[in-house]
Formats: sequence, C-alpha cells, structure tokens
Amino acid sequence: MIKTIIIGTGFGGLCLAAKLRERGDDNFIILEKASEVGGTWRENTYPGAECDIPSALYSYSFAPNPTWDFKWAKQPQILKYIQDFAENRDLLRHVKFNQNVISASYEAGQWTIKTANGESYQSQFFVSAIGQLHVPAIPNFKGKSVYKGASFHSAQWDHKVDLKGKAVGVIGVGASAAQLIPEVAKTAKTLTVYQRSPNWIINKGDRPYTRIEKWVARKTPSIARLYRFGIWCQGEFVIWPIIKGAKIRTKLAKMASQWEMKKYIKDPEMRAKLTPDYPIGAKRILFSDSYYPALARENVTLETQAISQITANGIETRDGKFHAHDVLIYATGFYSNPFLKEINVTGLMGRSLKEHWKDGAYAYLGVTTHGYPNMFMLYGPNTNTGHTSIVHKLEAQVQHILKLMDKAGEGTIEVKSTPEKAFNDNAQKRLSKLAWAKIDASWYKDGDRVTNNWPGSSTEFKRRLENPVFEHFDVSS
Ligand code: N01
Repeated sequence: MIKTIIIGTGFGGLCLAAKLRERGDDNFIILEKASEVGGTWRENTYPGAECDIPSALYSYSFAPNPTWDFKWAKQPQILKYIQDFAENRDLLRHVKFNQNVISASYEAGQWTIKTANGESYQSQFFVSAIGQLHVPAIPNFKGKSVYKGASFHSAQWDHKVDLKGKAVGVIGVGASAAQLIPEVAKTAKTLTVYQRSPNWIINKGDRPYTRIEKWVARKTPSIARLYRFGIWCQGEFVIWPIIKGAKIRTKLAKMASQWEMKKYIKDPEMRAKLTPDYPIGAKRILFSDSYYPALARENVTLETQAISQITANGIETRDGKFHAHDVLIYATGFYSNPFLKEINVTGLMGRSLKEHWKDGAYAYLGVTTHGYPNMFMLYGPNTNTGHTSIVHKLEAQVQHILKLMDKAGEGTIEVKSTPEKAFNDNAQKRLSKLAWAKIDASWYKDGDRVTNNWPGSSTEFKRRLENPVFEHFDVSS
C-alpha cells in the first residue's frame, strides 16, 4: 500500500514531498488535477500577477533564491521557482498529473482516494494540500448569461482576448484586481472599475534588485537569512499589531494609506469613495505602488454604484446608467468556504466532512480533525495569515505532520475531540477581538466565524505546530 497520498502540487504539497524525500521516504504520490505543478501560481496568470509578500520570505527557508528580480517577485518567476524546486528535488516522478480528486474515504486504517477519471488509490495517510483559494467565485448577477462580449475570471485569464482598444469593465477591487487593474489600464481604451467596498492600500516600494544585491545574496547566505528575518519582523511587529488594534501603528498605517491616495487622487469626492469605512486589517491590507496612479488615468473610471444587471453589451448600475463593455473581467475572488468543497471526504463510520463542518470548518491547529484518522491538512482551517508568508507557515505545518506520522508508525493517529474543541473555542474567542471579526463579510469568514485565519502571531504558530502535544491524540497500532 502507498504510505502517503498528497493532493496538490502548490507550495504546501511540494514542501511535504521534499521533506519526505529528505527523510528517505519515497513511498508517496501526489495527485495533481492539472498537467503542471505550481498551484495558485500556475492558475493565476493575469497581467500584473505578483507576490503580495516580499519573495525573500515567500519562498522556502531551506531553498532560498538569491536571483529574485524584484523584491515582490512577478508570477512567472515564482512559478519557475516552484517548478525548478520540484525538478531539482526529483519530486516530479511522484506526481500523477490530470488526477482531479473527487472523493476520499476512510475505512479500517486505509484511505481510498478516487479521481474524476475513474482511478482509485489506497494509502495509510491522506494529506490535502489544495489551498484555500482555488475555486473561482463569479457572482450570479442578473443577466450574466446574456452578455455577448468576452468575459473571464481573474484566475482563468483568457490570454487570447486582446484588450487593446477595448472598453473593459473590471468587477471587484481586491488583491487580484489591485494587481491587474494597472496593467489593463495601460492597454485598454477605457477601463471602468466596479467597486463595492474600497481597500486600505499601502505603498509597497517595489524595485528591481541590483546585480550587487543578488551577488551578496548568492555569496553570503547568512546576510540573505538576516534580510529574510528583517522582512518577517516587519509582518510580525508592524502589521500583526495593527490586526490586533494597536493604536499608534494603526493610525500610522492609515496615514500612510491616505498619504499615498492623496498623492495621486486629487478629487476629494473620489478620495472619499476610496476610503474604507471599516478598520484597517479587517480585510487584506493591499500593497501597491500602481493602483492609485492607475485610477488617476484619463481612461479609467471608478464606479461605486451597485451593479443591477448585466446586459448583452455591458453593465447597468443601480442609478439606471448603462456602461458599454467589450470585455468583462471578474476579479471577484474565490469560494474559500466550505473547505475541501469539491472533494467528498468521509471518515470513521462514513461520516461526511461536509456534515462534520456544517456550522463552519475547524481543525486542531488547522491540521487534523476528530473522526478522520491519518488525515492531515496543509493550509487548512484557521491557518491563513494577514501579515506574514503562507510559505513560512506551511513549513511549520509540514513539521507537525511529519511528527504525527512518526508517532502513528504503521498504525493510526487521530486528534481527540476535547482538545480540538478547546483549541477551536479558544481560537474563536481570540479571533472575535481582532480586526477580521469587525466586518460583516470577507473571504476570511463563514457567517459570523473567522474560519480561515490563525488567531495569533506567526511565532506562536511555529512554536505550537512544531511541538505537537501527543496527549491530544489517540494512537493505535
Ligand atoms: O479576492 P477578494 P481576490 N458585487 O475576495 C468583489 C490572495 N491573493 O482574488 O470587498 C460586487 O479579496 C469584492 O467586493 P467586497 C490574497 O490573500 C494573493 O482579489 O466584498 N463586487 C472584492 O472587491 C487575497 O486576499 C496574491 O465588497 C463583488 C472582490 O470582488 C485573496 O487572494 C495575489 C461581488 C473580491 O476580492 C483574494 O483576493 C492576489 C459582488 N457580488 C490575491 N462579489 C499574492 O500575491 C465580490 N465582489 C500572493
């Protein structure tokens, strides 16, 4: 029997695979729905796609890349980094491509994983590394299906559509939109940006690394590590306190955002429309040097009236105005909840994970849940962050999983329900005091609960994940 089946070849799945191989464990496969590795960096190819965390931190600590071209690397370079990583670590021979997993069921110490094309695999351990943001969400606007022009989601960019000379509409102004709008604005004849609620945006101060900087990073890894540590400190000691509501840092961050806006947006009415009415940090703080300059362009219009319907040739807003568009781009985010939405997971006694999570997803430290022995999640419930790198946190989750696997040996390991409940109750109590809870809806939330984000610092995350409390688990041989 296969020892471990991992689903997904993004940063999480490949990290676990690399660490298994480092231990001399070759008995695993990775099931990948696409024909290439890369996860979100393979899917999101929209113009302007880039990292929203400096790449020195958004990369594996054990595989630094001294040749990042920019401080915030662009999507093609990140995709190349992850693809090279898979190749250099000889992970590709473990990957079974074009395997879209539709179900995973547990019985008598064995997981059975089935794919859409009829394949079936059995393993001792089952690890989901499918990420939180991979199912594109397109709102069901009235009339959407009658639209005659080209339309697509930001994560399903249609590169055959030439935007040159076109009247383009972009719906949504989140992290994806803030990256693609400046690029679309350069090409399109006109661009209308449909904003439902604005974001707090801070200048990122991006620039290319010089040849000397790259040389130093290559020749002196200790300096590169120190630099990475410095970036981590900014997230941990500047942004995280803002999410917790620290007064002075919050005020300074708001001032920085407003200063940036004032620099480019001269019309006070437009500035008012661009100023959020919710606490900074409640939604992802966006880092951009080019968003406000793009909105200030002659060919760009900010539309804040709600969309009432989509017609054959454009969009009608609630004030009765019609906006003609040749192309519509949905930068409307992803279904982040329910977790593992597209896979029918059943655990002990055939209990469905959908039923288990009917009031919202939760898991002990985001990795294991009672009733599902030998199942682990990478980037599971309550593991997301608003202030640091997911890659950094994935490494800690991988260490956690490896330790649980060691403890299970040839048998099974399952988190007990009492410590899982205690963890979850405590997490929700802490989350309810943070900025994320102070907004009605965002992709971090499922109803009233913040289901996606970790309630503490990344220092706490690393410490707790890397030091599992084995008394919280039932182990059987
Ligand atoms: O999605 P979003 P995203 N009518 O959910 C609007 C990560 N990321 O793809 O805010 C009108 O943030 C919605 O409006 P509102 C990052 O973690 C990382 O941009 O709900 N508008 C919002 O403006 C990020 O947080 C990188 O009022 C509607 C937008 O659509 C996460 O991905 C790069 C609507 C959705 O924004 C998601 O970002 C990019 C409706 N019915 C993204 N429904 C990196 O660089 C939704 N909207 C690593």
